[in-house]
Amino acid sequence: MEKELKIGIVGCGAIGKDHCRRLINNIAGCTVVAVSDYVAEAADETAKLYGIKSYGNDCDGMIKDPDVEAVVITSIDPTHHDYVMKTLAEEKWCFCEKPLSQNAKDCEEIMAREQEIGKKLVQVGFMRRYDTGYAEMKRIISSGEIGKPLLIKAAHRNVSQGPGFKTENGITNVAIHELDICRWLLDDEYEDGQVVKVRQTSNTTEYDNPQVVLLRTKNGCFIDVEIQCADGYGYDIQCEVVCENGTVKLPDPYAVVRRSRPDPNKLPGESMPIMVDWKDRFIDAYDIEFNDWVEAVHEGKLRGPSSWDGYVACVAGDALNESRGSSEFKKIDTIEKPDMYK
Ligand code: ISE
Repeated sequence: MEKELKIGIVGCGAIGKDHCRRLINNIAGCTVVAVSDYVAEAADETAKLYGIKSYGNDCDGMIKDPDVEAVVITSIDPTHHDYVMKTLAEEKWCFCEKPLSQNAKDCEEIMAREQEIGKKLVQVGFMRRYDTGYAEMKRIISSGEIGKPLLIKAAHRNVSQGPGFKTENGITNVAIHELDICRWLLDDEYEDGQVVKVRQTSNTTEYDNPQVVLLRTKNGCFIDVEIQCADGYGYDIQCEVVCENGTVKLPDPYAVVRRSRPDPNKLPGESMPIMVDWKDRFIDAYDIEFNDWVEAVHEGKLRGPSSWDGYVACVAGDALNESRGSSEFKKIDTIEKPDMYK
């Protein structure tokens, strides 16, 4: 039996706790040896559940611990860049939840450091690439069976967001998934993009909701993504790619449709469940993603979404946030792709 990869987790909030459970219970070839969180009690609580070491709020100390071979970063978004750089300072494997950073410049710093080390050490948590629905869509599109892709119509709807959530986070924290998955589905890059403010819901007054993201690709595809962060009903992810001779559409997570005698006080005659918690929607994809990451680390060569992919999503995100209120498409210009990521 291969030696187990020893992981330390920075961030024991919602997804951090869930990844800890997953890495310990579901993923072969690894174990979590330590956890930390800027709220010390959150780390202590998670550590106690699994009988592992808590570093409390000493996240830097945990990253440096010689027993920790790989660091999983699931802390709040604005801290990602800093913890990735600290992990790279130790030349350790790093799995960083999306977004890689808050802006493209910070991602460039991460890529520069990886190149200095001479090895890809960072994988970004774009788990949708591991979802069987998206993977099948990609297979069909790239087979060319239904012609070349023309359009993507997508929606990313959340029930709510945490305190302090801002309009820009609708892009950096939420739409960032589409910014990755659309270029991956199309095997294409973005030319330009803009955010449009449309009629607003009364579900929140704290940030723009909905926002519509428009993107044009180098090959001329047109993408529109509806972003809602307070949709009043559930977690709903939609994606349809229109090709020349057909379309491909992301399946709903539950296929079961219930039909029964309608009851005016309870259920209508036909219904299907709607998810509410985003952590459940891609639950299988997270498992596949971590299995693949741990296997790749054992093989000594990462193959999942790289710092480059994290960077491109942030370049697009920066352009979109910059476009807000201007009614103009902003160019999405990246630096030249370094050889390491080709
Ligand atoms: C969360 O961080 C995610 O990654 C979810 O997929 C997204 O839908 C949610 O809006 C984010 O806050």
